[in-house]
Amino acid sequence: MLYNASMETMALTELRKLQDQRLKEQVAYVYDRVPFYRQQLDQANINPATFQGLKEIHKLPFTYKKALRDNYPFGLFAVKEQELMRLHCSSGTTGKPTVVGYTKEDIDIFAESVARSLAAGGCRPGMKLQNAYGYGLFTGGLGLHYGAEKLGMTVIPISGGGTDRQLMLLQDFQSEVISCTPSYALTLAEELKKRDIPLSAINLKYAVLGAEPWTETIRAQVEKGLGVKAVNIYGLSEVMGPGVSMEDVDEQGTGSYIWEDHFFPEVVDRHTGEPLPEGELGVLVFTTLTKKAMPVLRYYTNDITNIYYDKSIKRTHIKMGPIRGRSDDMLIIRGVNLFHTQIEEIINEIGELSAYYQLIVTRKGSMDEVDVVVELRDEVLKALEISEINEAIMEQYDLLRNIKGYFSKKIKDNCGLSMRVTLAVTGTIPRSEGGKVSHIDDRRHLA
Ligand code: ADP
Ligand code: K
Repeated sequence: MLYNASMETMALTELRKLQDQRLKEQVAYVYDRVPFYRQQLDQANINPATFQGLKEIHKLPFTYKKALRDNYPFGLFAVKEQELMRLHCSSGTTGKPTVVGYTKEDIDIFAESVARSLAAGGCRPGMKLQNAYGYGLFTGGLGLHYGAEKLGMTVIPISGGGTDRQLMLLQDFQSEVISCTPSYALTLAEELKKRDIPLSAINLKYAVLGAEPWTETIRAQVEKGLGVKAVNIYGLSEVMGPGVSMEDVDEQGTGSYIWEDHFFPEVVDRHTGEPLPEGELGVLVFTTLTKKAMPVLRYYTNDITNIYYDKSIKRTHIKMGPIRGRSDDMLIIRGVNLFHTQIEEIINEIGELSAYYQLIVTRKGSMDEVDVVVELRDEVLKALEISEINEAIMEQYDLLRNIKGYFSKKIKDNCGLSMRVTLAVTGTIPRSEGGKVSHIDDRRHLA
């Protein structure tokens, strides 16, 4: 089903004209209203009055996540605070989070993009959507919520987690669609099996999955375990939220449509920044074409993928392949974005901890787990007269238990993720032998 057929099937020549006009307007709009962009454009010698639109988009400077942090909280907004209808933050950010804002018009376009996405994913008016994305500052929960309502679905705003309740409502409400991270969908599938709940006891037909990378193997497991068709939804808060692109349920595995009347995509070389030809892998970059509160010009997502036109299909819009990885060191743990520096900031605040730490990421079943190993400072070890740390020693010293408890709680509070903390003695973490020692040991691909 096409939610907005005239837009979704618009002839490419028409779509280009529309994008071109919108781009010129968006550039002039931010030049007038956002000092950051005015400065960027001045430096690049771009004058909105003579800017040639799409032909010259490659001349616009990239906008990096750093710009959002540097302009915290509202410095990139193009409207007065009173005109904002909603504020969201990106998940898993300590210190200065990245804040995004929406006017009423932005929220409408957000909801329409999600409505288009859900319709492409198999959803229909009247179907029940169990929305197991997290509600709150994260764009996933409310983003899906408003889009589903716009499409005419019945939304069950259950939010993330609470597996007992998820399974109960799947049975009692007979929800037809579930939206969540792919890893949580796998957990639900495993739990159904463990509890001997037959697929005939639930009524799921579709699973709308996103917020983290996933593969065809995971798709097959979710489809079998939940008795659904599983489809990909992609997005990021800086550009809007979920629903920037979406896979059509009848075209599974061929990529996700980008709603390019609102979000203009490019893929650029990760080393040179040069635009790449259709189909080649590089970093995905988005320019918003219609945003009012927080437009972004050439936002550098760090997501590695490719974009291409797929001629044999229902819509004219371009598709993107699956996300192959990130060009920065952001980890995505259970859908939550995490930089190791967030943990480092907490460690720096705890006087007893040294600068040596490592995050070990593993996958147990379908769940990502993080172990944080951190060395205590020498002085602390000397003061306590210990040369090793084991359970008995942890038991013996209140100080150690307090540090561990405090550190764990801070991680949970600041990153929104529970991690296992291990306190260690000097020398536990591998030292650099010239090269860079990674703070991250991601073992998930071994699982
Ligand atoms: P949050 O997810 O906490 O709102 P963001 O919106 O910043 O934070 O997260 C966006 C990032 O999540 C993307 O840049 C991408 O790395 C990842 N992501 C989102 N959806 C998908 C998807 N379907 N496949 C792979 N990665 C995804
Ligand atoms: K994410």
